[in-house]
Amino acid sequence: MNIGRVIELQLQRHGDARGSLVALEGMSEQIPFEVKRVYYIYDTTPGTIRGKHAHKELKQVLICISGACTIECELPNGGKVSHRLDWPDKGLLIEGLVWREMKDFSKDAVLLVLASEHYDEADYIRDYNQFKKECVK
Ligand code: T46
Repeated sequence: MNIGRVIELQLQRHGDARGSLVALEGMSEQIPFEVKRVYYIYDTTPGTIRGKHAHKELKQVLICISGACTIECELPNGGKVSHRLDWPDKGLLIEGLVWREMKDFSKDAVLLVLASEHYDEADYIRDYNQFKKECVK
């Protein structure tokens, strides 16, 4: 059975009278990999669903640093989890073989993603049936 996991992270917030700050470092308790790539998704078309794929090896932490969006995940064992990312100190770690869909973006949503590898289309599984086959290998 393949490994894939999803963990919600409560990121450490440094707050004082001036406001809040979240600092993220690779290979830390919160980000358990070296960060090789950062990308962000914004200005999403209302009603759109993004993702609809899995990764073979990639590890990522997703943070909605503005607004909100929902991340729906299917694990290799068929279990499904849904997480609403609606605050900049809430993160979602997604590792390995996990089918993910991102939806219900608010108008002001900015979804920041820290990734363990450079962009590699060969790491994507974009066909759902292929994902289900990989899950039982
Ligand atoms: C993921 C979810 C959460 C690049 O050229 N470099 C990059 O680093 C990325 C991430 C994408 N692209 C190109 C590839 C496509 O032509 O940007 C275009 C949109 O990518 P995609 O359709 O894969 O975007 P999403 O929002 O469906 O998925 C993205 C990530 O690709 C994926 O790894 O887990 O966000």
